[in-house]
Amino acid sequence: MNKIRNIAIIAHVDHGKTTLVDKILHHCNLFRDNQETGDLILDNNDIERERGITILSKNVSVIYKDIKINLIDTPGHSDFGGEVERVLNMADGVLLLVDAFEGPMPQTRFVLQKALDLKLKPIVVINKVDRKNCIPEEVHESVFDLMFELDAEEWQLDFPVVYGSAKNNWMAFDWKNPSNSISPLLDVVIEHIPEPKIDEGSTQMLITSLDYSSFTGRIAIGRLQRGKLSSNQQVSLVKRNGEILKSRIKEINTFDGLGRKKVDMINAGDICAVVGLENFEIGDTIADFENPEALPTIVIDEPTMSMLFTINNSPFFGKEGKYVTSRHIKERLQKELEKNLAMQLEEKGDSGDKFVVYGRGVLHLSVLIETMRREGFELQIGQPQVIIKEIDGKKCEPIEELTIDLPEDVSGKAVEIVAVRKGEILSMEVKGLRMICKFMIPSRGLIGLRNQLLTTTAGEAIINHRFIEFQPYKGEIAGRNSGSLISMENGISIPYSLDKLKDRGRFFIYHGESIYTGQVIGENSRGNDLVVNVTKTKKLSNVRSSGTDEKVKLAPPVKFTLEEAIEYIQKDEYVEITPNSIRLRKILLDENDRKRLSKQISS
Ligand SMILES: Nc1nc2c(ncn2[C@@H]2O[C@H](COP(=O)(O)OP(=O)(O)OP(=O)(O)O)[C@@H](O)[C@H]2O)c(=O)[nH]1
Ligand SMILES: [Mg+2]
Repeated sequence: MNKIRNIAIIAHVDHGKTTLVDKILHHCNLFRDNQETGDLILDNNDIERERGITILSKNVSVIYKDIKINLIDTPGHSDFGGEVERVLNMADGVLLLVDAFEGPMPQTRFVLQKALDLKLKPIVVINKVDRKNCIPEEVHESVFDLMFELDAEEWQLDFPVVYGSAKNNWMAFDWKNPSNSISPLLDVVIEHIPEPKIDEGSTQMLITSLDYSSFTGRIAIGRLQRGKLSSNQQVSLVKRNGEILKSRIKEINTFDGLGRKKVDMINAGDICAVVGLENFEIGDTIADFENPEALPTIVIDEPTMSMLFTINNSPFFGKEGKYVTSRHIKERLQKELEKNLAMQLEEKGDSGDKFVVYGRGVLHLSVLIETMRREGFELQIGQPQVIIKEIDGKKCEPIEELTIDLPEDVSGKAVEIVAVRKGEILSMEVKGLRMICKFMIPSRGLIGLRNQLLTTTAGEAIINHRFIEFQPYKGEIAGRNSGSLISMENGISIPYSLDKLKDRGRFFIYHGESIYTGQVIGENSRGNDLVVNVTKTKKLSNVRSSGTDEKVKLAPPVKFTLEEAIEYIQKDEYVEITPNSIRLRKILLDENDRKRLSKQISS
């Protein structure tokens, strides 16, 4: 048996890729009946599970009708677009999933464009036809229009279409006639996706992904383009810059279901994991030992955003984390660079404890921060900054396309909010009771926008954005129009004093929380910062009063998620992150220091 199909599953975020891969694995009987597997077995790291999104692409394989199908599940969120682009290098065809209700969305366009450019054969899967009021035929038509617009070639426009519901475990050619399995889709894959085309020549494999095992170290993943690879083979590693390193492979693994299988040798066309190769990076070519020839390397996305990472120097440092020093943080960030291709790192100043980390968006970097936090790190993060570049002597900034899907009756308010952030409206389209609004907006304007829109629309807005290009700077965008409530004292917050200050704004802390001088404990309803003391107990008097502290009724505090906190802070604030806490603080904890600095700046 050596017939193979290599396909990647691509789509906009949440259109059902991982659910479909799950069902394919189940269909091909990868699990014994008594095996407890649960849903979305592929989204296997904690952060993926909690957020319900795919962050890292994953390779799996199944055998269907004696043919090995290598499947690559990809992330749909636009911050991880670079990852998708990269792994498409392993595929000969794609399953383009489109939600039968939503139709093509911004990331559908992006990933489809990449697949078409790489000359991959598309199969269109109109998913979620079980959704009420879905419009599968219209969606089919708009996918065709989209392909046409993206300059698909004749043979790509001639794509097969399958309809179905990944969730309900079926695919069919007529959405009104559900089948009882997903095998119609697998039949289409076998029939329409070409077998890998194999060139003549010596060994060549482009390293497109990387994995890590604590037993064997770093593992290189890619598709063998030419020749053979076997365990213990001597190879040349051609680096991105053309440098050639001689090396030896320890072991070859192929993908086998959800896991990997050790094999002696693989042939061109298959996807494999190479164990025991040293000093490689994504984009390098594994080539013949004697006559190495490199494959074209991988283009890497430019970063659009940066954040300052620094050690935790708050009065509470070291209470919860295991790793708190600048050396720990630096080593961890350097390790991340090896696999996180879209990330860049720069040391700032010469104190040795400040690092500027560049990435593709707030989510891209906050996933790293969340991971570090779970590993036991403590650190502080500064306000996200977009990357400003000079192009032809002009100051330019990243511009994104923003799509907001929301109930029609609140769309006016949303448009206003976006306009204040320099968003220009491209189109507004009514879809049932909802409105789909498209804008072009500076990336700067997106920071904190989600939070504001969700509040305005009572959680109804669905927000998507995607980087388009650098354009001339669009002018100042006013920041948050409320100041911070800042703690005057170190101590414990007291219900009595929180209650007394409740008209000042909203608090981010519970009563009984330990706080420190300079910590941002709430939002002032006015524009200025205000230093308040919430550690004061009620003056004791001889007369017993009836209103004791415990009776005070306080509104629950606002608790930010990591991203919300990062998007919320001002220039002169940090988010302090430890394994158990997220706190906001002034960079300068002392009020007099802050006053002195602002005087210096204004003079
Ligand atoms: N109604 C309905 N819901 C579905 C269907 N397929 C998937 N879903 C749901 O859609 C949500 C997203 O599914 P995922 O499979 O995680 O989507 P994804 O495309 O992998 O998402 P990302 O990896 O984050 O891009 C989940 O809540 C699924 O249960 C379907 O056919 N019908
Ligand atoms: Mg997924």
